[in-house]
Amino acid sequence: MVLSTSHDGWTAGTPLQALTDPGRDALLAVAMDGRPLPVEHGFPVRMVVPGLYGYVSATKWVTDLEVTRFDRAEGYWTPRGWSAEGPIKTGSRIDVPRQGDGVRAGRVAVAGVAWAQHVGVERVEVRVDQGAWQAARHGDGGGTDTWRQWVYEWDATPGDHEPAGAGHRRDRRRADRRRGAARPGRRHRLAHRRG
Ligand SMILES: Nc1nc2c(c(=O)[nH]1)N[C@H]1C(S)=C(S)[C@@H](COP(=O)(O)O)O[C@H]1N2
Ligand SMILES: [Mo]
Repeated sequence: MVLSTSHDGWTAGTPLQALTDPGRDALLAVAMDGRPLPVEHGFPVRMVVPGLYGYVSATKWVTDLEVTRFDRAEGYWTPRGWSAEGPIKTGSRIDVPRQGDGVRAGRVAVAGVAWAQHVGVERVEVRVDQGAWQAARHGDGGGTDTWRQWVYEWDATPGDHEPAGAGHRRDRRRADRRRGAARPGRRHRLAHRRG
């Protein structure tokens, strides 16, 4: 693994393979949106590794990189109970309506984002309560590392409901036994609002 150290003393342990994998596009970033990195995001240089959570990869204000091993060194969060390796799991999120919102009966746009880092999201399905999974519409694919926006037009009926969304990964990785798996996002409770 590569132990990266920050100017503030914070450290992260990143699998070496995630940094050298040719398709991964791991970066030492010095700029964002064509400008030098803002200080709060790691000026002068930070790491960015698609597919890994920030706490094991996104060291800001990098001062040192050391190739070592997971049994010889650990990043800041590992002794604090977080897993040493932090691959991002396929998932989805409902952004609107918000949890607990009241919605009127009729057309309600249920929308959010889905992600399957480095594999890509092929489609998103939504279900309300124990109903069938329904296809959502989604934005253009973007890259395999980008989040995919989706929306499902729900014909809401009076009563309490629990919509849930699930992202489905592209069937790209033959080696991954869980390919194509759906991980339902968080369920939302919504109540019918009168008037
Ligand atoms: N030096 C340093 N780098 C760090 C952290 C930190 O606490 N100190 N937090 C990490 C975590 S957990 C995340 S999610 C990202 C957040 O990066 P951002 O502030 O640019 O969004 O930074 C990572 N890099
Ligand atoms: Mo984080």
